[in-house]
Amino acid sequence: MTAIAAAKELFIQIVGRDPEGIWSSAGRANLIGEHTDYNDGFVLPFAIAQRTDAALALRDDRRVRVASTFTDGVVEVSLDELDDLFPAHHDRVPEWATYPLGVAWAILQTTNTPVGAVSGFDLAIASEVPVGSGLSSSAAIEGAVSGALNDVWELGLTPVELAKVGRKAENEAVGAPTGIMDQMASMLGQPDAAIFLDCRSLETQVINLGLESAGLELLVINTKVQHSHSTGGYRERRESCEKGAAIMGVPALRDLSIDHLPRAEKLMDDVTFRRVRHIVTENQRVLDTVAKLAASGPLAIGELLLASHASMRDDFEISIAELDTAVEASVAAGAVGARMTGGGFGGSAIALIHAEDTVSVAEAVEKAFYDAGFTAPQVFPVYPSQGARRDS
Ligand code: GAF
Repeated sequence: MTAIAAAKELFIQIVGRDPEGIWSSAGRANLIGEHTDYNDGFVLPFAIAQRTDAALALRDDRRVRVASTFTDGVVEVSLDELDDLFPAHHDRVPEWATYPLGVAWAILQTTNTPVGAVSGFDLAIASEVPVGSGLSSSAAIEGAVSGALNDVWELGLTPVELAKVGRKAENEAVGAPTGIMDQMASMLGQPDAAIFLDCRSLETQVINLGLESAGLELLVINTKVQHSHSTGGYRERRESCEKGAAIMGVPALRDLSIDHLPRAEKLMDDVTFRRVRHIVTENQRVLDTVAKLAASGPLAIGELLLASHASMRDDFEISIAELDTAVEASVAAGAVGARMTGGGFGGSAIALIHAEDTVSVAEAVEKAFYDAGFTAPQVFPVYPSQGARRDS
């Protein structure tokens, strides 16, 4: 069943009538540019075909009721409780519900809308994006719910403003200190294209990938090792980047180029320097990828994908054995390039492959995982797709 049909069915089950509308947004994969977003840098993600749908109708009272196909039961709060729940008491609702409820809170805050000016709502969410897979199931929920509330509450926000609402929900309501890449990709994704995003200005450019005409395809290899950005490594990496920028006296690592690295190496401890070197070289790799795609097409970007993975493995230290195996096995089986995608510490890798090799690369990766004693991965092609939209 598609997410749209599942969301509608769940809505009818919990509310007993049809929703007012159904809105959706997409998961994302990142072609290149990892952990550069919160350093004001460059990223090149794309929305994937797997979507999350939100079926919603306004109520004529103050209640908010949310349910999803991936959890049991209905979470019910009053609209008037939102300001109390977020950010301080988000642990009073189940973690999954902090995403939709956090979006409701963030969109009211962003638009300076008094909570008393809007009505409550019923909401049912269904998702095709595997949770914890590094494909941003969270941004897909945020995009679907913010699109829905923007319409029914008639707030008039643009897609970029809705992406900012999603990030605010994620940072302040959920408590994950992420950047804005995932929300921008989920909102703005276009078929057959990646979104080149300058995370400082939030200017975007649609970059046609030309995969089909080059006979290429992108595979996702979901290691099934779940990760969370609310705790641990992600936050630590962000702190190291802030420390590196402070030592170099710049607002963000975006302001450093490769020429600054020798000086950085003299001023910093080894770990901070390697974190900085990843960000500085990764920003350059994003720019080089965009240039290579324009000049020579996607077959020319394999080395850049591999260099990105090596930098995340060795300098930023966010890869894990499963992700390294996914990259190595897919390249050994003929992939043009491969790299882990997303925040790291689990989740997925992507491989750029010749379209006729889909089955052989998938089998080679599955065998490598089996031989290493890892949980069987989920391997599937992904197609750059449209981002947020109203489905019905
Ligand atoms: C996660 C975050 F949500 C993004 O903002 C980004 O930092 C990414 O990790 C790493 O590039 O997906």
